[in-house]
Amino acid sequence: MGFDPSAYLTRFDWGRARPLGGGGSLREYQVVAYDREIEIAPGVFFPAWTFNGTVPGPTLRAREGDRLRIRFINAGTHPHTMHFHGIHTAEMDGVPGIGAGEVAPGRSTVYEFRAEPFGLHLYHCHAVPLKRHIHKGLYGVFIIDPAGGRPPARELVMVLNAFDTNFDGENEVYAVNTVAFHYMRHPIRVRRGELVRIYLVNMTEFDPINSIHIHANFFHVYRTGTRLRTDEFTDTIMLAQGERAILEMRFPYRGRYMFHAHVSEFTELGWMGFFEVTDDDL
Ligand SMILES: [Cu+2]
Repeated sequence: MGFDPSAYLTRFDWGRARPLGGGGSLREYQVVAYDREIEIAPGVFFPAWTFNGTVPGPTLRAREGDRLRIRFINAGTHPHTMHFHGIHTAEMDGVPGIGAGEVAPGRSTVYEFRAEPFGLHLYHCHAVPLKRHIHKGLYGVFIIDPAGGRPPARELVMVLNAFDTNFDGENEVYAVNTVAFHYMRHPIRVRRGELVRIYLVNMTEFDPINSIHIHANFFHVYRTGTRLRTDEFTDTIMLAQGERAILEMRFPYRGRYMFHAHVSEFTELGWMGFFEVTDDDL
């Protein structure tokens, strides 16, 4: 079964939850690193290193204050780690030489920490050489909901990523959620007037910045998602490597609206798509 970017948009892994005394939950996740060839454009394959078989890996989600326990198994051919953005102890930071350090092929470890602060974060392998381990596909989105939640919305996860298919240290293929031009062929369907919330994470390696522009509309920006009030109302934002933002918007009119990087070169190499705004039930 191949990776489906349309399904990825709304797929959240809340772990196996069990209530803790005093409120909150213990959430247990399992993540396995292994090598897998993935299709990044029709007929174009990339020898990826994956978390749970996909690039990006699963979107791990929790609520502020939950206790998280992530069992990480390295079934790949190189040493890997899981390094989470968030607040935690040095031992749980998933970097070489501290705590479990690099996890050798065939070995496993458990990362455990509290979910804080609320916001939009990421996780990625931190083995060396770092840019190679990230660029090969070992990254994913890590969402911590505020204790009181966010208003109901159609929620979509969008990861800006790119692939160096000939290993020359530059990207040849750009995408949202891995597959070039996927949302041109399969527009993202939203309902007219509903609140749309985009969890936008830039995981592009080699290029220092990426950006998103959404046509014929404006959105509210919550940088890193760590505050509940909007930082900005705009139609284009730029993100450095590892930077992320939550975007909220409503589409007032039906029709097909383009979104793309306002780095035109990326657009032409795969980083563009459409929203399809409809009055139909979705
Ligand atoms: Cu790695």
